[in-house]
Amino acid sequence: MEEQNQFYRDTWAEIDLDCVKENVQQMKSLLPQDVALMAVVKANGYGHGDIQIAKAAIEGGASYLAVAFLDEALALRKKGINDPILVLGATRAEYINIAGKNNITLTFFQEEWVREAQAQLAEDVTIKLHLKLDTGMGRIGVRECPTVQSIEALIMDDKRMELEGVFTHFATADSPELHYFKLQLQRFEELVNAFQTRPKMLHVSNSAAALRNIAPYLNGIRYGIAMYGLTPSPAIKEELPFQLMPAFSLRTKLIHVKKLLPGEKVSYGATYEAKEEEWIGTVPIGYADGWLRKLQGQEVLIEGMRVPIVGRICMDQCMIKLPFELPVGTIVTLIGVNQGEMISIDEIADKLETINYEIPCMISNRVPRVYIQAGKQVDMKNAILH
Ligand code: PMH
Repeated sequence: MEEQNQFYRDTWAEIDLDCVKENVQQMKSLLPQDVALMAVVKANGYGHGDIQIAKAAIEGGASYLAVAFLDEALALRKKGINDPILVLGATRAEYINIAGKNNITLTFFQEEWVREAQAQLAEDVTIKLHLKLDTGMGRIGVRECPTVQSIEALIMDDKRMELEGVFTHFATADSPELHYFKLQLQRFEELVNAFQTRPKMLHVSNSAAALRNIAPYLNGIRYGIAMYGLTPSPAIKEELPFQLMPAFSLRTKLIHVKKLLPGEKVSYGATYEAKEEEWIGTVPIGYADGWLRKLQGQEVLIEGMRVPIVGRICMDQCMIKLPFELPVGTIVTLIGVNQGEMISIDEIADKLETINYEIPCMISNRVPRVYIQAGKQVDMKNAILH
């Protein structure tokens, strides 16, 4: 496991790698043997840590990794990952040699891109490619059968290029209403039928489609949010075939505790006023950590009790109302389980009127990530002392 950097602040995110492994194993066990599970670790593993999540996913049975940008794929290669990696987003054709030399698979979706990539590609470099089809997401992808055919013809003539895969992405796989989803599937079939030779790897399903088993698995699935133990949408929570294990917790510690007298105020704008004698605790996390000002009023856990954030959230600190005096150093859980109580990522997403995907992504790099395996912290240098 990678050495983590030493840190000195009393706020950290805890990532349970056994949960990630379990979420992958469970999904993998539902797939036919020859269907690849591609672990989507873009955006620093949805904020959890790319290399650690990649390794846990591979241990759980993933055989391909997926990221958004070439930079993310190269970062994984630098950290020693040798497994196949697909870049899901666009890469400029002029970078094709960098991708090829690092054995990174690129997504493409324009005929002009192929011509330019062919002009740039060195004679002794080979590249694996996946063609993205736009079947209704309206983001990137080829939309017409004739384009599929001309692209196939262009690549067939070039020994340096392997058209390994073809894929599309669903816009509504996490919705109870499946009409649009079915249209996308149908369009995918039409576009795939335009190929003269069927590419080796067809993949369409994200977590929602795979968990609900509403699309053919084909040769692989792209497994993102569920790997982190989060449901693709609250609407399909009841349909999940196994229990997802959330991997991400967010914790801090009381750094100051004081008693306020009635009428005394808290934080910027002096908007919070003590009604009676109140114990107020200060914790070292704020909006620069991604703990947004809109989370004012959100509850946190301390000693298994739910207590509210009071007053405005500052850049690096915020205040919570304590039920009674508690010692400096007491752990405060912002996300996760504490003495049987839980604050889920879904609860925070709800409070922020957004989706769970956004929450771990928004916890900034300033918050160190520590990794847990078999209930123990992987790197004891930063012992977190429960
Ligand atoms: N495949 C592609 C092309 C994606 O963009 C994503 C997620 C996934 C697979 C994994 O989806 P899942 O996490 O629902 O399993 N992409 C994004 C996105 O662009 N915004 O939110 C999730």
